[in-house]
Amino acid sequence: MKRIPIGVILATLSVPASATTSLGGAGIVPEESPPNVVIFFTDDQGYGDLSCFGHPTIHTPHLDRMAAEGVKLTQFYVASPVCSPSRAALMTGCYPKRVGMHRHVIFPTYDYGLHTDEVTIADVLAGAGYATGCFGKWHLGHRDGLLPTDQGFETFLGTPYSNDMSQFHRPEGNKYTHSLPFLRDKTIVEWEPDQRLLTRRCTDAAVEFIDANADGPFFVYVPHAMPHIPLYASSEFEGRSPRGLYGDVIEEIDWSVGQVLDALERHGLAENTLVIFTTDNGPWLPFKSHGGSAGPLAGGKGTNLEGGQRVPFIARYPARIPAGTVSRQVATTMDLLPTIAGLAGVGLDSDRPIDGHDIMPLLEDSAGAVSPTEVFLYYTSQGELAGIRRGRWKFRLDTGSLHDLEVDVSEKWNVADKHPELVAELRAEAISGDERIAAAARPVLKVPSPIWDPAKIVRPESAP
Ligand SMILES: [Ca+2]
Repeated sequence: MKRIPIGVILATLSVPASATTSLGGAGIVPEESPPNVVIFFTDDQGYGDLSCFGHPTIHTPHLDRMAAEGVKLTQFYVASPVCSPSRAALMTGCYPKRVGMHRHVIFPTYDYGLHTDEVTIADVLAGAGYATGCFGKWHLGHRDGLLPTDQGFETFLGTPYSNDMSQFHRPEGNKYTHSLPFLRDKTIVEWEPDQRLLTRRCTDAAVEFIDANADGPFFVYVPHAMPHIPLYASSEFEGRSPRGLYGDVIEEIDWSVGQVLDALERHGLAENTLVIFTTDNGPWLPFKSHGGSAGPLAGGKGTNLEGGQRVPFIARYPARIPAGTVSRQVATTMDLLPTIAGLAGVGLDSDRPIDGHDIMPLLEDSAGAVSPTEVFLYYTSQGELAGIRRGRWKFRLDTGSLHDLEVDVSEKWNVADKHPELVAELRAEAISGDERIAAAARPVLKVPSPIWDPAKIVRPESAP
């Protein structure tokens, strides 16, 4: 049983379900019951890979509808250009370095993961009486004690890490010596699942969970394993998109979103459910047509160019968010935990500082609200400080380049020479911000023994 922060316990015990406490002084007191929450978090999807974010040939009618009924953010960031650190930031509201998860991704032989003392979105909502389910790819630790069911989720179906982390699934030279497990909670139900069915199976499980918990409230986290390479779509979607297999995969993810939206409507829950769609980092460009597109942004996964960390974001919550709006303010995945905690009426533990801010004002008032994020720090895939964004300016420590992102979203025109004082100021601010995080950084959790043999090899029966 994991430690529940004092703040959560107090808020949960002392407050009736229909009211809420203030969160960090925000003082939001919704009259309605706390909303259900659904988060889709795809893997390696580019900023430009949805119709509603400008893709000319990928067809995403359900996500387009979600955007038409909600808010779209055009300057939304993940906290790392790779999987595990980005997921740690989403789950905890913290920079990956603050929770020790900044050093690249978790590989199958690793013995550590996100510490269970950390308070995840699932912990916050479970503490407030939500049913919590995770359906997709975890990638925050895969030993006993590090899995989703150790981090606030009641149930989990999916893969513990990336779908290419298997000797059978890598299009170029393979460094892996094991097979890919597929888990229900902590039990391996299959080795080498047919990857053509991953999106469908996790969608079906998410819909079943909604059906079973329609009395609510519930939190459904759907971190689809796709469109991380190797790409797979089911037979219903393969060969459908003019964009090729990558387009097929995105269109199946769009179908998945449609299934969940349909389930919410079927239960009369659409109005009071916050549905979020975003992705863990930008497109994996070296895989060419099997990687996505960052649209007008330079770079992709693994880089600190905008294409690596700026991702598509849509939120629909008809009870609170006006339809068809667009916010051009800066926000990040770290903002989701405090925003959701606020909606659920849960106070956060002040002994465990986080980096995100409640962005509900920004989601509700896209025309008027100003981003609470004054400064955003960029870190490399290895967790080294790489740059800073403040207002319209982005300064990179590695290249010494300065870009006005409002004018130059493609980072083509380095104007550092014209603004030497600003450069010095931003450099100092980036370094001091990083030092503050490092000084208060918390540890990961190491687990000595694996729950399955990391060298296990089971040949796939059905997958190509
Ligand atoms: Ca990823």
